[in-house]
Amino acid sequence: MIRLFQFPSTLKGTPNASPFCVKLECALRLGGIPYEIEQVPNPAGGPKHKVPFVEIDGARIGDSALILDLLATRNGLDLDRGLDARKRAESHALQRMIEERLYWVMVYSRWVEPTGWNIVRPLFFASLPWPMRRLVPRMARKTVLRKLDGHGIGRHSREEVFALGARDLAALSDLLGDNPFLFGDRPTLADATLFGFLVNIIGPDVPSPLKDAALGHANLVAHTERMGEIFASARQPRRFQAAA
Ligand SMILES: N[C@@H](CCC(=O)N[C@@H](CS)C(=O)NCC(=O)O)C(=O)O
Repeated sequence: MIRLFQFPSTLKGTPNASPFCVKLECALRLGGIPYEIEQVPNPAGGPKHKVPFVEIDGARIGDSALILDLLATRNGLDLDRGLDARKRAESHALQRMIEERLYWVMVYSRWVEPTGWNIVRPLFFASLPWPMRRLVPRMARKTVLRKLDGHGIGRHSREEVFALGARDLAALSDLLGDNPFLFGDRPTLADATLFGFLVNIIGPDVPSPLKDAALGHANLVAHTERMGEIFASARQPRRFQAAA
């Protein structure tokens, strides 16, 4: 059995506060691959010190893309069956845009924006005992600010950050058009990825210009609802809470 490690689900409106965790879990559900979940508040136990990570046959593997590569070989998981080389390349390109740029705008809306930070801080650090609950969020926020700076997006003005995010969302909306899914009438890995990120932007009660921009695209909202129904109707895994 595959054991999937993810953050505890502390943010209402999304299956998980980490869009990469939702993406991977959605891909497992679409592929009918059985798994169980272990909730870990701290990603340090993973090989890349990030979630999601999995334990398969006693080995821990990190990074959603590398995990999916492994499952392609080990379990024959291929959600992109039927896509030709060009469509697979388009899928690859749009997933990288979502994960390597849009993601950071979402992070900005939660960790830099005072409104977002005041909402997520008590939820993300709820499991910490009192003195740490005061100190750790401050340190974690500093680390995230350093990452945003290293990425480059943290060097832009607020207006520039959200304009870049809005442009990514407009491109995704144009790519989706009137189709139920990004590449036609059945969901592929790109849809699992888009769902992981959109449900995290649209779902939680965290107002931001990014959320407003997403809500301005009716087809993206409908895609999130459609994928949400598919996600919810799939078989539910067993859940474990990590030992403290
Ligand atoms: N490329 C990775 C990205 C995973 C990632 O960025 N996870 C975030 C949560 S959304 C994380 O664990 N961050 C903790 C950290 O960077 O310390 C993947 O696809 O799994």
